[in-house]
Amino acid sequence: MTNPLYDALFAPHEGQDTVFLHLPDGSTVTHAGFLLKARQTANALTAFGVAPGDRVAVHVEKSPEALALYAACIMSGVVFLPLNTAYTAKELDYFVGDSGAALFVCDPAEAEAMAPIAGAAGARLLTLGGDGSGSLTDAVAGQGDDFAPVARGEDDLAALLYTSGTTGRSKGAMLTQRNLLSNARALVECWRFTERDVLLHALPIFHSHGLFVATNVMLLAGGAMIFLPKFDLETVLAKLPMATTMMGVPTFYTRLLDDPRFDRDLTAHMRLFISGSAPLLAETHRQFEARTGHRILERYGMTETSMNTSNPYDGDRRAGTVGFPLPGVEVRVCDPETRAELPVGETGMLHVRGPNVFKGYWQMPEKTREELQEDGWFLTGDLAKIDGDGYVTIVGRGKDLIISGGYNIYPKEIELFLDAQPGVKESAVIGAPHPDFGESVVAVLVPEAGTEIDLAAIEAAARADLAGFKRPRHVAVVDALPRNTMGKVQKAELRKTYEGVFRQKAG
Ligand code: MLC
Ligand code: AMP
Repeated sequence: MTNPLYDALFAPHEGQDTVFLHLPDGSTVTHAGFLLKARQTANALTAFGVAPGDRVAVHVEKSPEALALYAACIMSGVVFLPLNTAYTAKELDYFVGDSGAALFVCDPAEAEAMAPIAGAAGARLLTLGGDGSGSLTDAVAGQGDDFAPVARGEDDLAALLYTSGTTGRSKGAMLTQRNLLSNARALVECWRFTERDVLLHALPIFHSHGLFVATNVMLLAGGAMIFLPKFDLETVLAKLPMATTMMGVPTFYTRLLDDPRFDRDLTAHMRLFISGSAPLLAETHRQFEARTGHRILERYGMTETSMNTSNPYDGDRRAGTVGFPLPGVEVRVCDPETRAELPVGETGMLHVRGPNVFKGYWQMPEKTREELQEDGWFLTGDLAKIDGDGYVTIVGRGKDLIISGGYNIYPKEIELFLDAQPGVKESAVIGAPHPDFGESVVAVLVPEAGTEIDLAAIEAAARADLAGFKRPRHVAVVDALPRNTMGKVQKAELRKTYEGVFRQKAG
């Protein structure tokens, strides 16, 4: 084995004229055509002096070329660092600087704004647009067709994915070749993917779900993807007849259920619908079955671990649970304080161990030690219980986290931003149930004495500094935050007070 991920995901498709990507305009990209582009891109990376182990930060729209850049990084032993397209310049500055990226690839439209960020980090700046054009593509066009994959060990890094933290500072999760490959293998086996599958892919490719779960699984299985730039209801309904399988966050499924055209006839040919990244309401699971006859298969994972558990392919897919540990993965429920394992049925912190568990946080040895024990158990921060049949249920979160439409938001980050705004004495940020996003952000502000908070100014500042999905969708101004006798803000009380705000708004 020279490069385990290349050998498993890409090498088997060299020279194959089978379809890998179906694009929205009806055109296709073959496996061979995709790999040719990936080899040329790998040659371009080498020509730019990007060496094995270097990081390539990527802030671009979803496109076949962006996926070829991922493949090129794997082939050349370069660490792929994808970044949410919603991030603002301020957010990107941290990721590019912290990772010490050698190369930063951004959209042509933002090249000017990104130049100082690349400059400060000492990274070369190249561009790639959603239509495939840009300075990277220009460089790729002149490259040779052959590229010898760079040898990598199983423990070498393949990707760096930033995930926000409870302290407000994002952490780079270091994912190795072994992490990604073992997980893809387990998922192909459990979900029975083959070269006959066509996956409807409407997820972004800058997160674990769209990149590792969806794309790596399809590469390993040798199937095809209907590769859509984003989740657009009309396009998804139009393309569904071509698909055999679909993966999505719960919002995808609630949006489909809101449309009467999504029915038994439209989905009769489908083999499998998979949901994850956020809790799927048991109610949505039941509605989906009543409407289509399909039982959604829910699984559970994290950026740090890729996938951990899944409901069974055969057997009972239990609504409200995330199923059993994947092959090779161990899970246990422990007392959050003592870390002692708890008996069946009791709720505690979920720990995970296996070849899927990441190597640690980039340049954060202390954070790594706090969450990843020396014996390999990773403390997920999720509260769970395991029943007598072995089904895992995620009961809640031990970490202060909001998940909106499958994106994670750490309240601390938003609170730090709000506290720094003129006229704000202090703030508390919580999640409230949202009909479309599952949860969305509520900010509760306390003004400085004798001051009126300029909410419009805060909204404008948030637009400039925070990715759209993080911006508070409801803002309340109060005289004081509820606190316990220790002075700690009572977020549970705030959640109760504001639990109806989005339901009311939705009418
Ligand atoms: C977009 N917006 C959101 C949002 N997505 N607001 C809250 N939560 C979200 N998730 C806002 C934009 O800022 C914008 O606001 C407005 O909605 C319209 O933007 P859009 O891009 O047109 O939105 P839309 O297409 O409707 O996107 C919603 C979505 C998307 C659910 C389709 O967010 C999505 O694809 N989510 C998937 C996330 C995902 O892949 N997660 C996996 C993480 S990996 P304004 O104010 O500018 O109008 C992981 C591990 C695991 O968690 O287990 O898988
Ligand atoms: P991320 O850090 O973006 O990778 O998000 C991981 C978090 O998403 C997990 O720690 C869980 O809190 C949550 N999550 C993922 N899948 C599920 C699921 N099926 N049910 C409940 N929570 C989930």
